[in-house]
This record gives sequence, structure tokens and C-alpha cells, in this order.
Amino acid sequence: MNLERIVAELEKNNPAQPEFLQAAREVLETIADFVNENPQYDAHKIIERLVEPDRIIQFRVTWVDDNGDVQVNRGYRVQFNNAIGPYKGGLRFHPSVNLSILKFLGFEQIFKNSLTTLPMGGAKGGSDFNPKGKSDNEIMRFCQAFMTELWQNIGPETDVPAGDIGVGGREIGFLYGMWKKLTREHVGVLTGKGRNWGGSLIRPEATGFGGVYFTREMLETKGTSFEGKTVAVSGFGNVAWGAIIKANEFGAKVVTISGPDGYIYDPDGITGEKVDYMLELRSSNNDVVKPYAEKYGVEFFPGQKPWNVKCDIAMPCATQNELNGDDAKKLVANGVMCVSECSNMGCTPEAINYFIEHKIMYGPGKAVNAGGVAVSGLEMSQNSEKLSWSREEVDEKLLNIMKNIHENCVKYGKQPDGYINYMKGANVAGFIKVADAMLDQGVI
Ligand code: 2IT
Repeated sequence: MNLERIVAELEKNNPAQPEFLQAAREVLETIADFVNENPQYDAHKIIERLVEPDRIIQFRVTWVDDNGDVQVNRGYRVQFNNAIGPYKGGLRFHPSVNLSILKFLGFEQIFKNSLTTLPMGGAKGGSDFNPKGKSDNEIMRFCQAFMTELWQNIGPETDVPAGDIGVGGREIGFLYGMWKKLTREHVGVLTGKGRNWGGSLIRPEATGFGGVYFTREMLETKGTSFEGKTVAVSGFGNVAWGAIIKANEFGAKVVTISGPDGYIYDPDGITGEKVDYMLELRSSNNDVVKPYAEKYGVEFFPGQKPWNVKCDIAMPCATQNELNGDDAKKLVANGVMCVSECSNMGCTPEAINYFIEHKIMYGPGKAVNAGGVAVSGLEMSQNSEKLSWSREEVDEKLLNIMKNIHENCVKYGKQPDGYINYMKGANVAGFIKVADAMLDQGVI
């Protein structure tokens, strides 16, 4: 494959999409050798087809706020690739949402979903709607208006959205309610549903739990574990919450969480009711962590990220590009041994290169955070058979999926000196299944 030509073409065709280009470049650079060794992919222009979404749906969302004023937002669904299963991926509601961000997320989702071993294609959607400061009623009206446009494009065998930043259980409830009203059907068209109406146990915890299970596998390759380790976590939403619970269970001490306002440092560890309080903060629609510092008498660092604290393990759990080259240098200088991304594309390319150069264990989001969508896949299975599985059953399946992803990363990412390049391993393993399915299904 002619990497330079394909990348130049991508840049020409997507000039204002830096996040998408970043995600695509990373994948293409790491799979290039493999693709060159297997000429059937080039012969069928698999790469050129893979980087172009199957379709993009964009629509206006009009709703009325609590003051009676009309509000206009933009909604999207990027259906990227359905070679191995129905489109699957979250919805993000955040003011930063644009086509570049949703294309990067949808592209990542193709490989992530492939890694889970479950039959799910890649998609992503969302809106530039800002939930910050909105009332529950405003959020409901927005979700309803969003679904009155989206509903025709999704379905349990077509495209199954879920949550992402700004979309949790409450939003999935409002979205599902409107879908159900419009179609008069009650089926698994969304995941992350409530327990009483088709949701799966462990889905809220899945991304964080899966991230810690994967990280434990990484640590085991060095003969070590979470026991007694200090962990720096960013974010304070659903993903950070699950990760902190499981890291605590495995004997680690988590000392930070962060929000758009800064980070808090809790040297005693974020445990017990403090973990619940974090979720309370999240659901308040205020998007700040400072009140944690006031409530528990710990230090708050305004406007900063938690990457200058001394830690053994860093787990970015917030958003893309939240850990840059300078942060990577600080972490390495402070003796970090493992960086595992629970967020999507949490590290910049400079940070990733620095970790790999310094032989620090680095786990990319599409492997580390795949537990979330994996349990979404398990929710779909339960909906199809109209049964619901026990907590233990779902958790065990999640654990096995994460172990399997780790094995696959080692298989395709282990270098001659023994260092495991998880980024390469995840990209190659994720690619093979999708690319082979595309070959089987002909030129479409
Ligand atoms: O980034 C992700 O994998 C998610 N937001 C979850 C997607 C899903 O369909 O559960």
C-alpha cells in the first residue's frame, strides 16, 4: 500500500478534520507492513474503502428551552462500516462535537468493535448540544427532538447507538422513549438501557471495569499487579467511576480525578462514599470537580490535568488528546510504568511516541476501553433472546473478552526485543477481521 499517497489523498479530501486524520494516520501507519505482506487487501482497495464512511446523516435538532426560546442544534450519525455486524457506537452530546470528532470516533469504533469478537460494525453520532447547566426537562426535550430525526436511520439489526460523553442512562431513557413512541416497538435499538426495560447488568461499569481488566493483563506481562500501585485517573464520569471501583478492588490507590475546571489530588485515595459523590457531581450537570476538594478537604489544581502527579499507572478516562507530549515527559520522569487509555484517543501522537520510545507500557483506547461496547454487544444478545443474564455471567464474559483482546494485541504487537506495541497489535488484529469480511462480501 502506498501510505504516503493514501494519507495525502485523505488530507486533501478532509481538510478541516484534524481528529479524523490523526486517528486514520495512526491506524494506517501501524498496519502498513501487514497490508504490504498481504497483497489481497490492496488489490481490492480495502484501505481506500475503509477510510470513507458508508454514509453520514446530518440533521437539524430544534427544541424549546425552559425560557420558551427556540434552540437549534446540529445532530449527526456517522455509519462507518458494517462489514462484521450492524453499525454500533455511542452518541456524544458536547459543544465540541463536529464531523471531524465523530468521524475519528466512528473510525476507531470499527477496530474496537472488531477486537471485542462480537458482531458489531462501527458508527458514532451525537450533537453539539451542551448539557452543562440544562434542566432535566430541557435534556428530555432535546433528546426527544434528536430522536424524531434519527429514528428512521437506526434499528436493532441496522444501527444500535449507545451513550458516550454527555449521554448516560437518563439520556438513553429519553431517547428510547421517543423511539418506542414513533415505532411502537420495544426492541434493543439502543444499549445502556435501564435494568427494568432491557438493559444489561454491568453495562454502566463495563468501560472502567474492562479498562482495569486489560491493564491488569498488561501488568502481568511484567510480573506485577495493581496491588499497592498509585493510579492517576482523569475525568469524573461513568468511565472513571468504573475504573476507580475496580482499581480499588484490586488493591490500588487512585489519587486524582479531573474535570474541565481542573483536578483534585486525594492522597488517601478515592474510595467508598467519595466514589459515589463523584457520580453525584457528574449528574449535577455542572461539569466541575472542585466541590470534591471542598467537601473532603483535599487540594484542587485549577485549569490543570493530573499528569504531573507521581503515579505508577496513568488512566486517562476523559476525552481525546487529553495527554500530550509534555505530559508524557512528566509522567515518565515521575516513574510511570503503564499508561492505559480508557478515553478514546486520549494521548496525542507525541505522547504515544514518547511512551513507546521509553518502553513504557501503553494501551490504546480501542483495546483498553472496548469493554463498554463489548457489554453493549452482550446487551444486544440478551435482547435478542429476551433473557437477562446475571451480574456474574456478564462480568465473566467481559473479563474473557478483555483477556482475549490482550492476547490478540500481544500476538500482533510483540516486537523482537519483547516490548509489546499494543497500538500496532490492536490495529492489526482489529483490521484483519473487518478487511477479510469486506473481501468476502465483494465490491460494494
Ligand atoms: O466509545 C465507545 O465505545 C462508547 N461510547 C460505547 C459504545 C457502545 O455502543 O456501547
